[in-house]
Amino acid sequence: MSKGAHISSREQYDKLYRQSLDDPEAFWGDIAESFHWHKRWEKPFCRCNFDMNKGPISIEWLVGAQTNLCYNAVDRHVEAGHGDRVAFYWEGNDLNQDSKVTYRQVQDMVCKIANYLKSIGVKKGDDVTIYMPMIPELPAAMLACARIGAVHSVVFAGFSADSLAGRIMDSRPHVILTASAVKRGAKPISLKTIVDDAVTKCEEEGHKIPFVVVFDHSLAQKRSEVPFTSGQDVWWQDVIDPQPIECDVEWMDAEAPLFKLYTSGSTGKPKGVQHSQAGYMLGSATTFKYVFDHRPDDVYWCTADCGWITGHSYVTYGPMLNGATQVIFEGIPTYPDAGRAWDLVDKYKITVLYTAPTAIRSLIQKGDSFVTKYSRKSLRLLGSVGEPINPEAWKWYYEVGGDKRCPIVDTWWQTETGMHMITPLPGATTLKPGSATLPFFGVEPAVLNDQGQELEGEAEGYLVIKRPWPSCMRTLAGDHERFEKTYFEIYKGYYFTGDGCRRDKDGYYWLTGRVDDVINVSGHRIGTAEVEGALDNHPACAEAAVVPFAHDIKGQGIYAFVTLMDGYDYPPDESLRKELVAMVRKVIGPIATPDVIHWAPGLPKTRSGKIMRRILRKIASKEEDSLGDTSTLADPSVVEQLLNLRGK
Ligand code: 6R9
Repeated sequence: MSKGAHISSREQYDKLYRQSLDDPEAFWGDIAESFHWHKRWEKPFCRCNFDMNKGPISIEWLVGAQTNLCYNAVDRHVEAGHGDRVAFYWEGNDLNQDSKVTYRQVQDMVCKIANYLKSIGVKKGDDVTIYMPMIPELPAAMLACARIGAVHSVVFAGFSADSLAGRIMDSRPHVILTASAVKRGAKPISLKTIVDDAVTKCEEEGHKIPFVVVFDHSLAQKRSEVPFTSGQDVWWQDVIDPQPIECDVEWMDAEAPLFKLYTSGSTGKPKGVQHSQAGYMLGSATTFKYVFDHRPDDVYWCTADCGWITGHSYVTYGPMLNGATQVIFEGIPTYPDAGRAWDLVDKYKITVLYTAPTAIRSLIQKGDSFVTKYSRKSLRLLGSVGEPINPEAWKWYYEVGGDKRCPIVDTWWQTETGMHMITPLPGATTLKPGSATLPFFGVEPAVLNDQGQELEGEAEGYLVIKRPWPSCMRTLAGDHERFEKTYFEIYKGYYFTGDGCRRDKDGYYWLTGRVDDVINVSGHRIGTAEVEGALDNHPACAEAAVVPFAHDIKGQGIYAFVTLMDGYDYPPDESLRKELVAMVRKVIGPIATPDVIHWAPGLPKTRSGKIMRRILRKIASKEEDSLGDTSTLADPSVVEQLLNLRGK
């Protein structure tokens, strides 16, 4: 237990936790006092309905207040005399590419972007799509949107043109902010080419994108090599750099939308998870402060990209709302070698490192010498996010990465929750490797059985949340009905997380993975339906069924059973496998690359035609000895056929 910590004992945690549930208004109201409000909140502090039996789901916090997240994350610190504090140490993909940006410089950068957006007619409530590499301009662009009340939709710059086009068509942005290219590892990727493809696709569907702003990222690609369409494209450096460095903030209603972020669900197209202003500000900032036990002299590094929720809450908003100094890195931790992450730790004297189990496992594989050759003395705290951390990875992270000195905060949360929900607090929580431990303040989890009954004490079942927390998503963009159906209809009165969990005798939570048709690949959510849809695009594919399987590095891998159109022999020519994999990469992006394509002349189906995924999961995991009840199969011989085609 650490004496100097914000929350320095279990007793203090217990007391504050109780208070946060007994009197949310007093608890969060007190926290809210440390932010700037243009207009204070009124009564009631929180106006929410989490129970569909009582009417539509609605979530409102700090009713009546007005604020601005950009003001709180940037201007407030500059005005308090911290303008010279470093906001970002930027490290490029290649060695010796780096820069430093202070809070005052961020303010200038943000105002210039905001002024440009205003000059092309972006107004409060308009959408802006951002498709950029991890350079300081990316969080600055998000903050610029927040400054003028535009709603940002950041798309991870690893998604394909098709995925980007889908998200653009759903949110109808006024402008796309992008960069010429990104370098992650040895080879540059031309983002502009992907954007051009996406824009063409949108135009074919009748959606015209008025403006595309291209940051000339010459470290990744020479300007002369970048495809450029005059009349549509403008160079960032030409239009944004000359803008004035003053820009008034737009005071925003507490519940106005701040951003949407698309994430995969178990069915249909990705969902635009929509977050709002004031509650998100309280949630992201407060968790950052307590979970990472933030101190002014910290140098914090979160390895997530801003294209994911972790980059939203724990790169752009949480840290900056706390005036933190952080490292942002364009590259990958294994380039040019597996020592890069630890090299950065020493170079910037990083104190807090927040990464994902998949990254840890990929480093374990390369051997300890890449770690031990660096001092790592500056580290005091390690964090994990994205998927359950297996005991082996936990132990290595603790013993090798952190030299047995640094606690690990294993943070469970989701795009939808906006903030850490179940997590240790480093000064207060006794850790158990593999457990996300205890709920954060204001979070009331419960465990349900199949019948939706709440289980007491030691239990295993579905993880649900019983009451709203400030940074809960407010809706799915343009589809409140799907929002209610997905999260609130199954177990009335609860938010359904989609995760399974176990609660032990000490009340600690152990996450056991998704219970819906979502695969967690390297900490990223991929819907089985999305991959199936992508495979279906290939003319040779008659039907596809996709299931997860245990993968040493990625946590879960993608296993696809594919039935071919009539006329194909099994197994078909090897080139077809490559074409199918290429199709998925094209439609979704490289993160959804299937690890295995298993040819399937027939799929196990019930007599009513439903695919029995339980059986496919067993086959994918090589557990065909325990297939369970197969008596409901329409044609039991398909299982034998599938087993014969394994590895073919
Ligand atoms: C933050 C983020 C959410 C899903 C979530 C769960 C899994 C995330 C975890 C974890 C066990 C942890 N997950 N953190 N599982 N332990 N510490 O990853 O958001 O991309 O929306 O994914 O990730 O399955 O439901 P998102």
